[in-house]
Amino acid sequence: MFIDKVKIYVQAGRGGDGCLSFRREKFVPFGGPNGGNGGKGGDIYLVSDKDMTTLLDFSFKPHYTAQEGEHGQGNDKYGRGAQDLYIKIPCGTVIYKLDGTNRELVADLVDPGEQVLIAKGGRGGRGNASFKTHNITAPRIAERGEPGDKFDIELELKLIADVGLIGCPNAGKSTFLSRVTAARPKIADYPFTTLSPNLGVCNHKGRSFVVADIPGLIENASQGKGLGVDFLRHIERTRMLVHIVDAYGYDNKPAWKNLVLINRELARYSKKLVSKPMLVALNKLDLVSDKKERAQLVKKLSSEIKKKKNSTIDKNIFSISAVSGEGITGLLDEIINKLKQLPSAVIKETPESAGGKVKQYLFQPEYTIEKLSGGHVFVVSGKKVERFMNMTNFGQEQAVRRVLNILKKMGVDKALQKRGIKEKDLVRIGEHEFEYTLSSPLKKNEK
Ligand SMILES: Nc1nc2c(ncn2[C@@H]2O[C@H](COP(=O)(O)OP(=O)(O)OP(=O)(O)O)[C@@H](O)[C@H]2O)c(=O)[nH]1
Ligand SMILES: [Mg+2]
Repeated sequence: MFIDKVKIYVQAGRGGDGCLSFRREKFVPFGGPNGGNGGKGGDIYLVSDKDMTTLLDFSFKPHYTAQEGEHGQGNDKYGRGAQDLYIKIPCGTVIYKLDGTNRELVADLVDPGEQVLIAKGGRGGRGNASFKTHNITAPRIAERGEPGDKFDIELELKLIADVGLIGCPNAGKSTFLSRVTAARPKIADYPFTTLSPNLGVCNHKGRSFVVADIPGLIENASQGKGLGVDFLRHIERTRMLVHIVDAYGYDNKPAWKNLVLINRELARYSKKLVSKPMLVALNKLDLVSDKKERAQLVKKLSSEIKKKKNSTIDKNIFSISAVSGEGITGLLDEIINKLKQLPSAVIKETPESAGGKVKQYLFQPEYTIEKLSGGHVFVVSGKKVERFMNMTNFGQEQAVRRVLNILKKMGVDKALQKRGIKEKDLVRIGEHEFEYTLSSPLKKNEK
């Protein structure tokens, strides 16, 4: 089965907790703190692999979690950092990060072995040895490890080929592919034989190029009819198109009409697609033995192409038979010739080309406060405050005091009072909830 779009969940590893420990040895007074730091949580990378051709595996396994960092230990032993997780994806996969309804393009991995850091592992928590200062010689405080990044991502495969074959169903696209490459796609005398894209490598006169055959297109394909536009994305990155036209027409329409219809669908789908160089091949000519009839068919197609100004369609029509092999050499010669003139680099997706929004770096306040439940619940959100909370071990008195101090220094306390917080109101930061008391502000809620 060919799967070209999936949603997966990635969760990088949490950092290991710092350790709270003191040196205790016979005859060594004032041993001092010796709790080591926790190790870093594993990162998650996506790596393009040339042997993968579909995203099918991801529909069976949609969750990926990297390992947690090791906890720190006494005796100043640091926790070991966790191994990073590398997830293989096919070349040509575009990666989007999903955030609510937002979809942000992160990367487009085209060449084999390219990699991108998608989710960062959390930092290890500091052990109590790190908290020793001149004044506090016996700190009873150790941080918890920082949680790793976690979110959904979407993977979208856009095949990478030099030449895309398009045309109505039953036109002979798969037959052509099997003629010029070693690929053996299904071929049959009914429409929609091909249900997913096929790739093949063509070697011709010492040159080689990749050909992609996609399911047939029909009128209103751009509106989702037939197999629709789902597969057009696979020819978006081809360097040129070959339009295969059945000399006998399709759906009771003559060859020229089908040519016009399909080109219109391409234009409706994307401007980029119609602006690609296109060769037109009139197929199944082994069935048309009458020279006059052949000439007429070609003439009609030519006149339709010439009607369109500024079109990227080659004026020269190629008469071929994918079954007998007639005219194929001439067509391949011209494909090589065209490809030579076209840039060889694969067209990569960027946020701009994807029409997505460009990332803007705006000044953002360190935290925001939102009032809920008729003004009795105050939600403080912000990366920094949430991180401090997540890394605090609330079983340690000193740690609680420290985080409250940090919040105070950041001005959270004052900001809450400004927003009208009252005694016994609730304050929520990340996953933690506090009851607010004026005498000892932000006291942890015992639940
Ligand atoms: N006589 C003759 N028959 C052909 C030629 N090319 C293809 N055919 C036949 O046309 C039918 C359709 O061919 P396919 O290659 O499956 O067509 P397709 O364009 O891939 O069709 P879909 O996958 O359905 O879009 C098959 O029965 C082929 O044998 C040709 O040059 N001459
Ligand atoms: Mg086919």
